Amino acid sequence: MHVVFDSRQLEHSPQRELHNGNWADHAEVPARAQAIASLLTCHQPRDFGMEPLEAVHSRDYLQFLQDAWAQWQDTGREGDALPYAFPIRRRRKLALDRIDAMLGRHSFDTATPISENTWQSAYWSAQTALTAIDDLLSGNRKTTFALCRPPGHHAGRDYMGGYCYLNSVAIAAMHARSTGLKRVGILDVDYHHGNGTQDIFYENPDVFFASIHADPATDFPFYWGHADETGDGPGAGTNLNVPLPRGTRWDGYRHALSGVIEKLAGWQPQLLIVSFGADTFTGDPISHFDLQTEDYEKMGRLVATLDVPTALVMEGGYALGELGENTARFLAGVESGVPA
Ligand code: OKP
Ligand code: ZN
Repeated sequence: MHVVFDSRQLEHSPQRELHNGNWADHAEVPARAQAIASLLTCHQPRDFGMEPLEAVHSRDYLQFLQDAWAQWQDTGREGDALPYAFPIRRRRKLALDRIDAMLGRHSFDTATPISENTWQSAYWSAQTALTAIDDLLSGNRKTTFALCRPPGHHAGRDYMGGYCYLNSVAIAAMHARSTGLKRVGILDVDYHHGNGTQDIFYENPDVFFASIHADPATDFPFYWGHADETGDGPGAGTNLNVPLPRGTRWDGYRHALSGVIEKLAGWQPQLLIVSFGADTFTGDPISHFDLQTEDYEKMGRLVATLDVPTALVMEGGYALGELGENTARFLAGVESGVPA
């Protein structure tokens, strides 16, 4: 499979996060991407500039991401920039410029730190996804893989969260739309619901967002991902959430995935983008499904039955020992399932 990767994505290295009430080493480490890249032959992304990012994210959010670290340092702080106060429901929109207020306004959790290289890594993560889409469409390929890090599916139009800053899949989908494609399908198989992607396309009838994930009644991000969220306005009916219980094994997962693929196929997308997370693995340190290494190839083969040009984009997966192998098996399954 044609793989895109940029080592500038390794420079973002968040220090700590809150885990069950205690500070823990951050799970989203550079070694994740290295574990996958070391098994693959990778190609450098091209630079598509800021325009495709501006098609998804607000100007003030993009500016905030670029300036936050310098502003944090100007106030003499040590450690990563982290929010701790949020403008919750019915707060009026104040144009505050203190860094602490900006961090709260542009985030929904405290798990998504900004440091010196965060912007650079997020920027190349987005460019990696853009290149994988462009190589798929202009190179007349059936499949490509964007080895993205940091992940993107929790980031919304003007907010970060869940280790995500720029929504690479959404940026890639909008780019595909800008080349004239009418119907873009997104399938999110990360353990966590892709709330940012859902929000970005919730009223958009041209992009179908389908996700299988841990039930938000028990798991992050809690406030999105419920089965009754089906899209709104012109986008009504183009959002599909299938929450599954903790402990789900391949038979339960396969059943859910077959149903989702059937619905997606009925919508007849011209292009499929997969948000792939390997955190559905039984040994994942922050997740609670029970998939085995051999299940990833079956998952790939099932995804390939959609039989449309497919770009795979990396999201989560935190079991460092098995991450490379699980991801490679998924790629192999997709590749062997797509008729040449
Ligand atoms: C990102 B992706 C546990 C609380 C933090 C955030 C999970 C983000 C997952 N320390 N939870 O979807 O894999
Ligand atoms: Zn995840």
